[in-house]
Amino acid sequence: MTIPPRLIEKLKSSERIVVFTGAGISAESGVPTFRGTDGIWTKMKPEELASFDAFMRNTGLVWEWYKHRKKIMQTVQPNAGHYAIAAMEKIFKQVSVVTQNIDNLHRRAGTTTVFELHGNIERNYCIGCGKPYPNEKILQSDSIPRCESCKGLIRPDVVWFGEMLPQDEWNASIHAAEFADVMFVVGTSAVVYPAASIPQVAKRAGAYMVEINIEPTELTRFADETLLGKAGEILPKIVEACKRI
Ligand code: BJW
Ligand code: ZN
Repeated sequence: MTIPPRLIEKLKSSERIVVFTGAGISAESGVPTFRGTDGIWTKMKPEELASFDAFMRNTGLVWEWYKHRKKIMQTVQPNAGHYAIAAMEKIFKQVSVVTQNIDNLHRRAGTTTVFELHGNIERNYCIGCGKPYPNEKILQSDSIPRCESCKGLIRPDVVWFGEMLPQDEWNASIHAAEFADVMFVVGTSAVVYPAASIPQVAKRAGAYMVEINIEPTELTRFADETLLGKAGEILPKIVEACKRI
């Protein structure tokens, strides 16, 4: 895949970059995606695992699933795609990452401005009193974790279906999108709202939208460029091409 010269031209005159990411950027790190042939939800139903109702009805099962994923995410490393995005900070005036991912890999790769729309799997809190709990404490035991202060249930600090997104992260993401010169949309099926509206906000405000995905998505028809291929291969090529200008 060669990077289209018109994209490099566009980047030459760009200062503010927003990178909107989904599970696909972490696929090459070994984190499973949700949808598609290898997605988690070809095997499990989202409504049975990723909602507050499911958590209350089936706390043991939901916790088992999250403990399993927490352990996977402790072993994975950022990939070339995450590192390429972090390297953009050396090229452009401002780079913001708006991610739907909960795996913390953008920060671990060195990106400084990350807005996490769906929470972070490294955090947990008590639903009774809000007290935060680190993963180490949760993963020590096989039982359902309870708060040491109020005995309330502890839950992972992620956003489930039917829940509001964290207000500060949302506002900051909208603000970044409204001022973006280029909006990269990387590795997302763009079917989960309101997150999927962020690229559209940027586009409506005049940003050039560049999609990177292994297949076309709901957003493809709105994109100015769609680069079909793996994020871990395409993003480093874009960064290399930008370094030469
Ligand atoms: C590669 C690649 C490689 C692979 N390189 N690419 C009906 C219509 C519209 C909306 C709704 C509706 N009914 C309900 C809703 C709202 C609902 C929603 O959007 N549902 C739709 C799915 C139908 N949204 C919500 O409920 C949200 N809250 C909300 O709306 O609040 C308002 C409200 C509250 C109360 C009352 C009323 C209103 C909350 C959504 C929370 C989503 N949470 C999850 C789980 C997080 C925790 C966890 O991980 O356990 O977030 S769901 C899951 O999907 C996760 C992801 O962040 C999110 C998006 O998935 P993503 O990242 O796009 O992954 P995939 O797998 O779908 O796609 C991967 C892509 O990568 C693919 O395109 C591949 O091709 C590509 N790829 N390898 C590049 N190497
Ligand atoms: Zn508590």
